[in-house]
Amino acid sequence: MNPYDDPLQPHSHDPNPEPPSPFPDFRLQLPDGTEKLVTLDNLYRLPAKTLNDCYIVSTGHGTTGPFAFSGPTLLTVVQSFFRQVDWHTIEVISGDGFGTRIQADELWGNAAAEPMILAYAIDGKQMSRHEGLVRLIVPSETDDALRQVKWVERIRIVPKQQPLGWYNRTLDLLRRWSFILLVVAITISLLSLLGLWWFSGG
Ligand SMILES: Nc1nc2c(c(=O)[nH]1)N[C@H]1C(S)=C(S)[C@@H](COP(=O)(O)O)O[C@H]1N2
Ligand SMILES: [Mo]
Repeated sequence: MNPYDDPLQPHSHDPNPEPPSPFPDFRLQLPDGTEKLVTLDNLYRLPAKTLNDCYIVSTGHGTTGPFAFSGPTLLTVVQSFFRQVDWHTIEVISGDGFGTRIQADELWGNAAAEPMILAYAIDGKQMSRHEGLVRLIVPSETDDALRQVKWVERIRIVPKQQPLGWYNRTLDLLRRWSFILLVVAITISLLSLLGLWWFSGG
């Protein structure tokens, strides 16, 4: 794939000013590929966190803020739809093809650090779609705004291992069972030789 087509490898710092669609709902993709629709209502029902004094630092075109962003933590959202804890990477991707990759220990890690949130409010008011609703806020990122993803469209919990197709699955099974298959084959051959010898009146 051309690296410039990969939303997780942003090649430009120029922010997109226009929302890609009017709808703030997004999809959460679980490791097995199934998807859950996450609505604003789902987010309102979760405990909200407010992050004060957030700045959007835009390289080359100024800094805006301070803003207070509110919404549930990213970890809360993921956990409310997916109970397992053995994932280690998630990808947050916007409708305009912008995104960031997050490691689990960034969410679990440091209890003292401000958590990442999925913001639906700014300065105590409902955030407009134009302002980025729903927007990922990453407080630890202070030098650039490449992780402050506006218009979240998809959150993907990356499977630990890419699922194999049937061909590779069969090869994989054969590889795992090859020793046992070999032992069984040798045993059968020896038994048939023994049988032959027996019946030939040996
Ligand atoms: N979906 C999306 N999010 C994005 C961007 C973008 O182009 N699309 N640009 C990033 C960059 S480079 C900057 S500087 C900030 C700009 O945020 P603002 O439009 O709220 O000032 O959004 C960040 N998040
Ligand atoms: Mo930027």
